[in-house]
Amino acid sequence: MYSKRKVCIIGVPMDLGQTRRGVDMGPSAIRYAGLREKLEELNFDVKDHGNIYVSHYHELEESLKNLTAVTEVSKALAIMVDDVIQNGFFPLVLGGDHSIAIGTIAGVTKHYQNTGVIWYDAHGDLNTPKTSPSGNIHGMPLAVSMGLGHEQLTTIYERIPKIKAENIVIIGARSLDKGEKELIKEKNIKVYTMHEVDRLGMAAVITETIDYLKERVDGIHLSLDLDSLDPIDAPGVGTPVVGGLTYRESHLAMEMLAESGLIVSAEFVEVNPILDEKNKTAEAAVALIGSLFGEKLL
Ligand code: Z70
Ligand code: MN
Ligand code: MN
Ligand code: MN
Repeated sequence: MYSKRKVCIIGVPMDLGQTRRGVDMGPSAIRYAGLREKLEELNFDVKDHGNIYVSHYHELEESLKNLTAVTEVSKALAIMVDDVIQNGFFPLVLGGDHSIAIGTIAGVTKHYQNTGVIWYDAHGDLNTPKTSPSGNIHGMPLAVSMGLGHEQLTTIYERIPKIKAENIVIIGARSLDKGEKELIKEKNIKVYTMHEVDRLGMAAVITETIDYLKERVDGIHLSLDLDSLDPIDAPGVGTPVVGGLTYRESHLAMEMLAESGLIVSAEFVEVNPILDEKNKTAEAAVALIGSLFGEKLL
C-alpha cells in the first residue's frame, strides 16, 4: 500500500452551453500550460483520463441551446467523475464552458450526503429556462444542481436536489440577472459579491466560507470559472467582466482552501484560448490549481 495522494484529470471540451466558439480548446490549453508537471512536482500520483466526447453538432435553435447534447455530455461526465472517486482519485475537471458543472456535481454528489459547493465566478449561473436572458445552459448549472430547471438536466443521476441552497457559497459575483437576484434572496444563498470581497478582504471571505460550510457539509466541491478573475489577469474567457478578483487574492483563496482540507473535487472552466493572450488564462488556471493542491511559496 502506498499513500501518495491521487488526482485524475478529466477534460471536457464543451462549447455547447454558450455561443462563443473556442472554449472547447480549454482542456488542451490548460494541459499545455503544464498541469500534469505541476501536480507531479507537488508529489501527486497523476492520471489523465483524456477528454469526454463532446459533439460539434450545434442545435442553436432549441430554446434551451443544445439541450440534448449538453444532457448527453453531463451524463457521461457524471459517470466518469463517480468512477474516478470510487477508485480513490480526486477528480480535477477541465472545461469547457460552465455547463459541465451539471455533470461534475452529479458525479460528486453520489459520494456525499451533504455536498458543499464554492462557486467562484463573476456570475451566479442561477438562471432557469424561465429567467435566462440568453438560453445558454452555462448560465444555469448552479440552479440545475439545486433541482431548478429543465427536468432533463435536474434528473441526471436521480438525486434532486443535488445541492441544498444552504450548502452553497458564491464568491466574486458582479454580474447577476434579475431572476438570479430574486432566487438568491428567496433561497437565502450565501454570496460574497465584489462588494463584500472589497469590504472584508479575501482572507476573511474564505475564513467565513470555511466556517460556514464545515458545520453543515461532508465535502466541498470547488467550481472555479476563470471569469471570476479580472480580465487583466484572465483575458481568455467568453464573458469577461471588469472589476474582478485579482490573481493574488485568488491565490490566497486557493491556499486557504488547501489548508482547510475540505475540498474533495474541483473544476476549472471557461478558459477560451482563442480569446487569450499567449495562454495567460490557462497558465493562471494551472498556477491556481497548484495552490489548491498545496503549493507554497516557501
Ligand atoms: C448570463 C446568462 C454566464 C458564464 C456567462 C451569463 C452567464 N447570466 N456564465 N459566463 N460563465 O446568460 O445566463
Ligand atoms: Mn463546437
Ligand atoms: Mn460560470
Ligand atoms: Mn462566469
